[in-house]
Amino acid sequence: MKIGIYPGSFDPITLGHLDIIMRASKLVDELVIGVLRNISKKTVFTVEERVEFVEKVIKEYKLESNVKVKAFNGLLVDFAKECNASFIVRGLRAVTDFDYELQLAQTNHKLYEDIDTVFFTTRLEYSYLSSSTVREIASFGGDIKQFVPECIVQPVYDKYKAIRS
Ligand code: COD
Repeated sequence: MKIGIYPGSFDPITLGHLDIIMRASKLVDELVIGVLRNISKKTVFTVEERVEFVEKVIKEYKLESNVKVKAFNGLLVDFAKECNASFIVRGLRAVTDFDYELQLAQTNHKLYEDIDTVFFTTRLEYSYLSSSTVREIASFGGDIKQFVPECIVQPVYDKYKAIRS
């Protein structure tokens, strides 16, 4: 069975992430979306919220047959071993992603030689899109409908409403 993991902070999941999930899931028997729990950068959404958003999206897009979501702690390579994954999926937007992604892929391969990283280049329409853009727009009450899957639009607004109150 060919298993891949797609790790990230997903703070929150965007249409750019979803596009990578849909494309990567066609290449594997199982794709596990790994939501990092002990993230060094502070997240706006808790790990439970980030996982719940991904679960909603998997359901909305009927991806349940081979896409799963799990929160993980610690090293990515340990999560890969736990999932029996043979490769890590990552997305590349602009050249600015490249340095970080290359370093991550090479480090992970040094730590665990049975793991490889596969990169998907972003679709043109999502090349500008990031979770931080979504957070910024949502924090000012702007329209995020064209940036995140429909089912998480309201939960994202609700979170910022709760933060403001
Ligand atoms: N189009 C295409 N791809 C996209 C888009 C888009 N619009 N937006 C984001 N992506 C890609 C990103 O490039 C990335 O590949 C992936 O989607 C997830 O993005 P994020 O921002 O949610 O996740 P990151 O980059 O914060 O995730 C970092 C990890 C969790 C992978 C990393 O911190 C990690 O592995 N931590 C565990 C500790 C560890 O093992 N470190 C490595 C050894 S030092």
